[in-house]
Amino acid sequence: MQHQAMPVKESIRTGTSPETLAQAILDNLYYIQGRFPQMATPNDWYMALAYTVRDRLLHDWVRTIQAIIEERSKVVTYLSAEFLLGPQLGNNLLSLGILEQARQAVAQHGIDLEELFLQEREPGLGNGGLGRLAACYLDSLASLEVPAIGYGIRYEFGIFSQEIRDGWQVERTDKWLEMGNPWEICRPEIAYQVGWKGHTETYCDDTGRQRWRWVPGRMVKGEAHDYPVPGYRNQTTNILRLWKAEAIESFDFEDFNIGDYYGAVKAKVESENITKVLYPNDEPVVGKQLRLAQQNFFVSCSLQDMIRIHLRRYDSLDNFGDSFAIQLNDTHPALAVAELMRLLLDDHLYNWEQAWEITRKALAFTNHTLLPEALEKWPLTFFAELLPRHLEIIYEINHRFLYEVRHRYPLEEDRIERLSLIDESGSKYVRMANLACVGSHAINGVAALHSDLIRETLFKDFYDLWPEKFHNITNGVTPRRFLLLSNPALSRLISRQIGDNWITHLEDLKRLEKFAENLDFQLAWRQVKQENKQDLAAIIREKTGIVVDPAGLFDIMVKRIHEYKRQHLKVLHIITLYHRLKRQPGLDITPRTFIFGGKAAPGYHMAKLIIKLINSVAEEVNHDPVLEGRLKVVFCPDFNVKKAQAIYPAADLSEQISMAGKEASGTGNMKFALNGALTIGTLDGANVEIREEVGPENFFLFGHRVEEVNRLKAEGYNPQHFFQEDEELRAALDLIRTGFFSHGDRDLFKPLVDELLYRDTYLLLADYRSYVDRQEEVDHIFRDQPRWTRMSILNAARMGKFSSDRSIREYCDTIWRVKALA
Ligand code: F58
Repeated sequence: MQHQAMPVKESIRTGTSPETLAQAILDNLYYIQGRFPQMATPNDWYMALAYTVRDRLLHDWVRTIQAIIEERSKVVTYLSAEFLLGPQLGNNLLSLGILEQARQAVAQHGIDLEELFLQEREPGLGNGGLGRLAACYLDSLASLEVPAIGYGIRYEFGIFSQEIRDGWQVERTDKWLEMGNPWEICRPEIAYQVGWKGHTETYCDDTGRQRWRWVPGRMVKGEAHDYPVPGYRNQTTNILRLWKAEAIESFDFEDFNIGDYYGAVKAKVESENITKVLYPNDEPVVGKQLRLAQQNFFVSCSLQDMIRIHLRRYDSLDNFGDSFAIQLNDTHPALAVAELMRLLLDDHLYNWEQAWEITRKALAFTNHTLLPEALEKWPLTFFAELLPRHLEIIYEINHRFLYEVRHRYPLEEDRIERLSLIDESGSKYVRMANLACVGSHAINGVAALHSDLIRETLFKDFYDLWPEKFHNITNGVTPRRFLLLSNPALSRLISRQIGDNWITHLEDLKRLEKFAENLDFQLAWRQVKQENKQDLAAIIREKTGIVVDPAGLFDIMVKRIHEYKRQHLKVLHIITLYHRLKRQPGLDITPRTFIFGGKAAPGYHMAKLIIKLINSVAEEVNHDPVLEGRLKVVFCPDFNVKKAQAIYPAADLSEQISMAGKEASGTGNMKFALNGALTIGTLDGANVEIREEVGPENFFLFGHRVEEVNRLKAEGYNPQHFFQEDEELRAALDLIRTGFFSHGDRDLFKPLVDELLYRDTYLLLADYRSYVDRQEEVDHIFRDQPRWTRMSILNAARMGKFSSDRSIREYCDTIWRVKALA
């Protein structure tokens, strides 16, 4: 006789049916938030749901850690001063595969899930591309079941939030922890002491060998705060471990400051300041001791943590490199070279050669920039004061390294000077990139062009020495967050057509190619885009009051504001169209909305002036009746991950217009194309590879290429030549210059105009004509909607390469030599 299966009662902590989730939410509302439903605020409900989700992650988390310990697997540790995670709730629901169940669960309490998403304050612990890449890589590591720990800093204040007042950027503190943070687990028992200041001493060890030790003047404690990083529906959950600085009370109060209560409290505040705030980029180096202290702090805590974990598995550190593959995300954690050496030499009593071998075997380094001025260097005086022992070690590394170099290149003093870890051309500095290159077994760039250029220019001398150390690993982005989560309608359409394997195997999108000409599919594709544009139009209206027409072309440029990225080239194009329409109001052009977003570093005046210019142009253009609404310009304030997720899906045209040779890779370019935007771009960064993948006929290319840029500059580039030759360019610049956009004030934009007219470091004038002409082609093709849609489908279909899963596989195979968990 067949028995009917009894329904198994789900655990309140792990069950995933809507009913169990609804009950768990109520429980958490009561037992964590201390609220009845009747008196709960939206934030209370958000917290209750978030804790409910976290419970479900913890199970996988513990399992993953157990698997790592049992298998003695090699673990990837990704050291990064920035992790720009973005909102957690939606992504975690998606990873667990319980988004719909959660929607139903909260609906049982009369609540709309979307409302709860709005409650979340995103952890903006990064400036831009570099920090967001780190977050995408964590997602892929977990999704590929590669054991990994992200190590970074738990900034109390993340990237500032941006307001626009009178067209200018105003910065506000990002108090993201204000309402509590349900995702982190504080682990007071996982804490390490980190020194700074003080002096070094020598002594004889038991074997009579001379040894060094550092006697720090100050100590601070780093406490672990862990964030779960779930893989996509695979029961793997990795860790992001962020360090928070805490004062060591006994140190301050008892040993030093007896009777000096005020002094002791001051010392406590000073220690805790280390993790107070994320530095926005482009701040001048002076007064940045705190940043060096931040770098040392998180690097030291992370290495001490790895050593602790390793010594629980093995008796010695001889095989430390079998336990960890440590990736340095740019030079911010490059102190790891000196700190690991210090720990091995001074604390674990290795000799220099052994310590050096262990260090180099464990470390690898990624470079993210081509701007020589962006290479980090620290005044020697900072080092001498803050990290005297590290400085000694760096001197010793340098001494041994230059000895080798001299041997190989006798009498080449210039080369030796360039390779040295110490810049002695004026005031002395430690060159962090050189330290990272010497101390790592692998060095990589982040797009093919970028990797070629660092071999040929930035790190040429290192490439000559060790060509085998150099690799390219083209960046990628996670399709989970940047398609599945942020563009649900397109995801549904794609999955209906080709199944949902693309979520973890993005190359599967290729199968969409054969539907690119299918009129029904095209129609559905267009409809999705249209709805996404409507949604964005609503957000724009709410945030800025500007009304835009979703039927027109959405032309979007979102990224940090920087002269090399050339937001002002886009502005010149807008002014050109405006000027054409003023002269010929009947001109037949495609209506367009130009959308900008991005933050300027608070100390970067030119970038802030560019924001003011965008808003001033918007002011005129948006209100000019002659245009009849055909052009609209919007600066969308406070671009962050949450906004990005609404913006990429709504783009028709993606602007990737940096001067060739300046953008290392770009990752926004990938997110746009993945969501079906067409790109107008230069041959820079990953644009080159995107164009190769999608086909040149589906990409709007313009501008000088790297070799041409170099030639122009070598020939003594003169922007006046282009200014005089091109009537439309002259008109556009003259409108700015004569105060048309600044109520007659000719001074306001003078620094910007003068830079363009007399220097033009980033060749806007040289690239202007080809840009404007290419935009005209965009205008024409957009009117042919079947053609445009076909190109759009092909763009998305051919983005498989740009999944961060592919990047991570390459790191695993070529650099880390790590395997997925069995
Ligand atoms: C970016 N760098 C590159 N740096 O500009 C971009 O081309 C690349 O796609 C991305 O890295 C990922 O590889 C970047 O975002 C920073 O934000 C630094 C943060 C610390 C201060 C200096 C800038």
